[in-house]
Amino acid sequence: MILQHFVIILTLLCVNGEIQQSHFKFFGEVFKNEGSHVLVQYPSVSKSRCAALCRENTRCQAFEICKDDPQECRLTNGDTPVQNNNSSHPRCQLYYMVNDCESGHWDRIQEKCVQQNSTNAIPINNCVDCHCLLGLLSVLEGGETTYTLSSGKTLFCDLELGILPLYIYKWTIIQRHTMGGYVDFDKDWNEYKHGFGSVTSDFWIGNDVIHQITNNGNTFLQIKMIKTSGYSMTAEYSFSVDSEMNDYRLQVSNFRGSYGTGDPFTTGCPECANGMKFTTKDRDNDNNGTGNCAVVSKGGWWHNFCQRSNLNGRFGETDYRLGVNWDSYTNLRYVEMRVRNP
Ligand SMILES: [Ca+2]
Repeated sequence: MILQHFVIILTLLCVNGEIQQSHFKFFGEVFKNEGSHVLVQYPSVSKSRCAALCRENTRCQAFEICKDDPQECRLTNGDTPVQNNNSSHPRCQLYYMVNDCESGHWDRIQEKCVQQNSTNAIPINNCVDCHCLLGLLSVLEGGETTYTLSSGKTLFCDLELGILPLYIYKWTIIQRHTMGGYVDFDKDWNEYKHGFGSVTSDFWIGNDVIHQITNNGNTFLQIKMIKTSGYSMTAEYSFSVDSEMNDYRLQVSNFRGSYGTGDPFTTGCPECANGMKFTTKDRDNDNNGTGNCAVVSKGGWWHNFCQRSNLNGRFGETDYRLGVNWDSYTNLRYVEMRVRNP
């Protein structure tokens, strides 16, 4: 057993040994075309800041600097639309992200090469979470991998080496929400029940699955957050979610947070989420007697009256009630919820 652990550690070290810098290469001048290739646009942003913003966005593969007035930075998915031959059309300088990874691709959030899009063959099983699934696999690779289950559901798993005691943590990612991402979190009850989005970008895994996963013992929740300044925070809880019979009621305890990170779930505030049922725009379980907090905030959540946390709101909103927020912070650009066995 110990020998097996050392083999796994060596595998993980080799993965980490691949770490290389990513950078951008000037492609040339293109016409400024509108289209679905544009993920998000920022006015009055310098080229270096635009490159940094692209690296921070998991969907971004290229950026354009458009010399309008003011200068505009556009993050794109790397597709180049058909060029407009109108010479009076505004032009942009296009920069592509260079992938220096020996294999896989550069993950801008984790700043390492990952095999994110590989979908591994797995034995037939009844697993719904990564802890169960990875326990069945004889060959373990460190880092992030996606697995498509026989049910058709795809899991995003992350294997993390615990320093002490010698242990491999098998994380199941249950939510990811990125500023500039395509996925709209303003969904109804059924969509939150079954899940939406894509595990390789932004998604909600589904309330039925969250209930099942926590019921299966994955009761350690970690919330990863990155502020627009680049500052990272984590909040951790003992976590479980009831079944639909009880409207997916949230039960959390044992808060632990990184320095300065507040606890908007369990501090006893009138907006705290602990003990609340899930509310969506078409099912009102909140404590707001005159309205629906999910309608106001454009996202399903364990709303109270209304909330001190909402990781499913809208990025870039300065109004606290509307935005993605955690305790006093509204200036977030990336949030992720992951669970594992304690
Ligand atoms: Ca209400």
